[in-house]
Formats: sequence, structure tokens, C-alpha cells
Amino acid sequence: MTQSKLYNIAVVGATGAVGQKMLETLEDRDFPVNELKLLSSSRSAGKKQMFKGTEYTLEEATPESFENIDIALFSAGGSVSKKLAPEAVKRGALVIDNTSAYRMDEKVPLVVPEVNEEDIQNHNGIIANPNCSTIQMVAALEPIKTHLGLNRVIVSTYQAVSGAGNEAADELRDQSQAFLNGEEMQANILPVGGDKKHYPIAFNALPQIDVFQENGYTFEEMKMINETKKIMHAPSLQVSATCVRLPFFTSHAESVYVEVDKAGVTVEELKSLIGEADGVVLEDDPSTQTYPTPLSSAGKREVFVGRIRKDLDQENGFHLWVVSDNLLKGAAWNSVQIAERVIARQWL
Ligand code: L14
Repeated sequence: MTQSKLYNIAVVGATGAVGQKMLETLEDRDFPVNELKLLSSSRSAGKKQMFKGTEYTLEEATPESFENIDIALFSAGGSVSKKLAPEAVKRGALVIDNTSAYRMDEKVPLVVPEVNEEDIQNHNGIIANPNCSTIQMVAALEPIKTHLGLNRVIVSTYQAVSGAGNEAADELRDQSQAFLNGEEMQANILPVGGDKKHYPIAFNALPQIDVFQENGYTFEEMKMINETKKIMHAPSLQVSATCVRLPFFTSHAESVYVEVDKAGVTVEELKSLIGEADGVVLEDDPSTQTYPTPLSSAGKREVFVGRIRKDLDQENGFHLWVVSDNLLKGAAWNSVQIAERVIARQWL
């Protein structure tokens, strides 16, 4: 960014999987940082962290931490956001919250810049960053909805362990090691740290991400359903989701089925729309086995789409394969991108 004014930035949850990516992204984007404050739980306070060649010491996050902060990036869990985001706002900071605490709050914009950047201007101090699986899906769906009309979405996800934090990634590593050594796998974290039962993720697939709701869907599935309608301003869009955890570290993949309004749409038309969309890269050529995978998309900021096909029975139905780095576009990059747009549009 070419920018003369500099901003005081706080990162809450700086030691976490997303917090670390937020710092990397601020650095990669050459974000106009004046002062940087790295905040954490009391447990991590005192730890050291490098940013742009300078060593920072983590401080325990308290209400007073936000004095003089312009933008606070939160990713330390919903309970921390519920407690401290209002304190940050009270002290004049803009909060960009990467937890599910405020996403469905009517007073809080839920933003993917490629889809609904304009919603940012209605903020009351907090802007919510959507769920990782939702973000990459709506980025791919937006051009379809805009140009062809969209009435139905059915998605199945293939999600990386890093979404559940560094502990879940360590668990996959330890279980894989144990399995290959012929030892018993220990399961203490996945599918959900705080839930009653745990199952191995290594060499397995777990059809539970986040806790179960009364209707039989998991919270991750309901987040995808509700957030998609809110971000796309499409309350009557039919959306259903099945969210599954697989044993790889980075990037979520999604098999997405859509039904469009327009009749007679061709695969070529859909490919060219996706290929031209902001923040989306088309990687789709069966003749050269070209399609995105979790490994090929890891470390990149874009959303990658391939395997675009027409349904064989439903005239207006199409299938797509959507892959993106869950910690970048799914979390850290989308948050920093929101901050960049706030500055560019002077919505602070
Ligand atoms: O809603 O366990 O931001 O992979 C996204 C990652 C919830 C947990 C969210 C996971 C989180 C989810």
C-alpha cells in the first residue's frame, strides 16, 4: 500500500495459528503500522515475537491495552472477543473480529471484501470476519449470483486441522507418528476440544466440526448456512452444508453444487465468470489434470476453483471444487484486507 498515515495496531491472540498469520500478512502487505501491540492471555504474556526485524514482547490483553489503538485484530476465541471487543470500541479502536461472537449480530457487518465491501461503512466499531469455509465459498459464488442468479447451494467440505488451532495440528503430527510406529494413537483434541468424545484424525475423516446443534447440524455447518445468506444479502437462498475434517494441515477444499436462475448457461460461461472474479483464480483443465488442491493453495491469498461441471440431470445445476488457505483468505488475510479497505475508503 502506498500510504502516508500510519496506524496503531493491536493483534489479540498473537501466538495462535491465525494470530501468527496476521503478523505475517501485515508484514507481507507492508501494512502502514505505527505502533504494534501484541496481546495474549496471561499464559503467553512475556513471550517474544519478531515483526519486521524488531522484537516485541507479548502483553496480557486487558481493557486498558486498547488506549490509543486505531485497529484491533481479534483472534483469541469468542469469549475473549465478547469481553474485550466492546472495551476496545469504547476506547476508540475499530475491531475486526475473527471469531463467531458477533457475526450474526445485526449491528455488525460480516464482510468478504470481494462480495460486500460496502457493508463496512455501516459498522459501529466492530466488523466481523466470517468463518473460513464460508469466506472461500462466497468469493466463488459471488460472480455466479451477480451474473446468473443463484437459488440453491449444497456444499460438502474437506477441512484442514489448522482451523482448530495449533494443538489440533500437533495432534495430527503425533497421531501420524504413532500410527507409523505401530503405536496407539492418542486423541484429546479433535473433533472439538471441549466436547465429550475425541477421535483420531490421522488416517481418518471426521464428520464433525464444532459442536452439534439441536437440529442435527454442527455449528460449523450452521455458520456456513447463516453467514452465506447474510454476506450475500440473500435471505431466501437455499443453502445446506456438511463439514468434514481431514488429515492435512492447511487449506479447506469444498465440493459445491449450485443451481442458477438463468437458463441455458454453459460450463464455458461459468468458467469465464469465475476466471474474471476478484480474488479468485480458475485452475480448471481436465486435459492437463489441472485443479487446485490443499497443498497447491497453501500459503496463497486467493481462492482457487476447478472441476467445473454441469450436472447431468438438473439443467441449471453445476458442480465446482473450491480451495483456499484457511488461515489466509479464510482468516488473517480477509481481516487485514478489511483493514486495508477501511483505510482506503476512509471508513475508520
Ligand atoms: O468459526 O475447528 O471461525 O476448524 C473456524 C475453524 C471455528 C472452528 C470459526 C475449526 C472457526 C473451526
